[in-house]
Amino acid sequence: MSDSTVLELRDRLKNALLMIDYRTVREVLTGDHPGMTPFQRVEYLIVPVLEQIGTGWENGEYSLSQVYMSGRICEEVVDMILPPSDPSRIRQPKMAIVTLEDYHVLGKRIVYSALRASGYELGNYGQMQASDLVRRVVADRLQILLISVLMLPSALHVKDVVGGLQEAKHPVKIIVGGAPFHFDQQLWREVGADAFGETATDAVRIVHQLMEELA
Ligand code: B12
Repeated sequence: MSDSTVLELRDRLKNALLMIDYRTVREVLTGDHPGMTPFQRVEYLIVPVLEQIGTGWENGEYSLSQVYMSGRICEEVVDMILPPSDPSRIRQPKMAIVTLEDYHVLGKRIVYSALRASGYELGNYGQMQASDLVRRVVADRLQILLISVLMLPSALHVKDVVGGLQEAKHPVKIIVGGAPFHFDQQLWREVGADAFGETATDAVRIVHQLMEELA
């Protein structure tokens, strides 16, 4: 698919989201775009367009309700287009994904689906506070924890999770992702994570690498 077609699709998607035109959003995202997988639709269309809308809101161009409705509509369509879980599950370490002290849930949902579609089984912890998360990780004896955050204060709470798990002497590999880690490429190290992934595809790659390390 050419760059100009992708740009054109992004424009259509953005206008439709801002107009809260659910039908057109669905048409753009489920339409016949040969060579574009469901994950590419998410990563080449939804992620950059929601980012543009977020920046537009920051600059006073769009209202918070437009940002909110865009997020909600995308959540619904993502559920429709992402593939179901792969029936041939991979033998793997115990893992789960969580949104830490944050209400931005779309990224987590996509990473969760990407891992399940690639054959991994993992728990979905929903949204949690750091102290509850530490208790749950220990109780469930997790070996890999994926944390999604979209706000800087939430990203800084990863430190509390890392500290709490060290105190509990529970070894677990922590993979983080989300906007604050894109904005500051050193942040994941500063909060004590073991890895950072930019996209859902990265998450699958990193889990695969960690599995080899843990084997
Ligand atoms: C949609 C949106 C919302 C929606 C959320 C709807 C929902 N149900 O999720 C609503 C309107 C509710 C919202 C609210 C707020 N928001 Co908001 N929001 C956004 C926006 C525009 C897009 C986020 C999104 O869904 N993107 C699409 C998803 C698919 O992308 P993603 O989450 O990045 O995930 C991808 C990757 O990051 C990666 N990934 C994600 N998680 C993980 C995890 C792992 C382990 C790995 C490997 C990879 C990975 O893979 C995903 C797929 O590729 C962003 C802008 C931005 N730049 O991100 C602002 C943004 C995140 N919001 C922001 C803010 C400030 C807020 C509010 C505080 C606004 C307010 N004043 O009320 C509230 C706070 C809510 C809260 N307490 O959590 C700021 C955060 C700034 C900061 N530095 O902290 C941003 C960056 C906007 C901005 N430019 O200022 N928001």
